[in-house]
Amino acid sequence: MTQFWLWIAFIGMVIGCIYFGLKAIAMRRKEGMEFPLESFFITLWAAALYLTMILGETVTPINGQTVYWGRYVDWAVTTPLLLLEIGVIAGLRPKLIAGVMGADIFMILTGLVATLEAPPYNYLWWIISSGAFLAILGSLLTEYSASAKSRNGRINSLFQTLRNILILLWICYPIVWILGAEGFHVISVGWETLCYAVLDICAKVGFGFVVVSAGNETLAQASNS
Ligand code: RET
Repeated sequence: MTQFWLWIAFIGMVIGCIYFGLKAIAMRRKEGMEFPLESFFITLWAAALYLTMILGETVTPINGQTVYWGRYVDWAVTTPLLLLEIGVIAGLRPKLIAGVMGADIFMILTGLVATLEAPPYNYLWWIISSGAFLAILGSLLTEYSASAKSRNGRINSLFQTLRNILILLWICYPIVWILGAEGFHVISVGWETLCYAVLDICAKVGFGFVVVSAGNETLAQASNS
């Protein structure tokens, strides 16, 4: 069951990777080609990490649980890139984007500590990680949104769609964690793997697809912040 969902996620990432790679080639030397290129590297990295989990290279039994820590190596790289991508679309100041990316890396690494730790301290690290998460959500709703408002209507509406998708999907992660094997054991490892697989595909492939579907002209404008 678990292995099956890891394969589904891997295949989803590979398909996304090929799609974004072809899109980046089609947009080469054009402004805005960084968007499909970013999604290409995001899905490439996720595919590689899913393969390591399928092959058992980033899976370790800890405290009687099978821990798939490869996810955190995936997320530590790809989630900051997703925030960069939406930050460029919002036209946010680079220093602020860097700050939010830093908070995000903090969230993922403290989430990894939570995953490796036994109760009760795992919950303490979950709360610490969630604090950083709330700061990221706050910045999306304030600084990012204010900055996007000052851009043209099409870029602003693309930003709003992406922001809403991002918030809805990302909120599910700490919930899955707390319900899953690392937390209260309400859902099995198989279900947890299924949830993360669907979320990861939507947050990476789905998100990237919405970005590139905005069209070359909008992406070229979004690129000039
Ligand atoms: C953890 C557990 C600790 C508390 C919090 C978490 C949040 C994780 C998030 C992950 C997002 C991943 C994405 C992957 C993309 O493909 C680490 C689960 C707050 C928000 C978007």
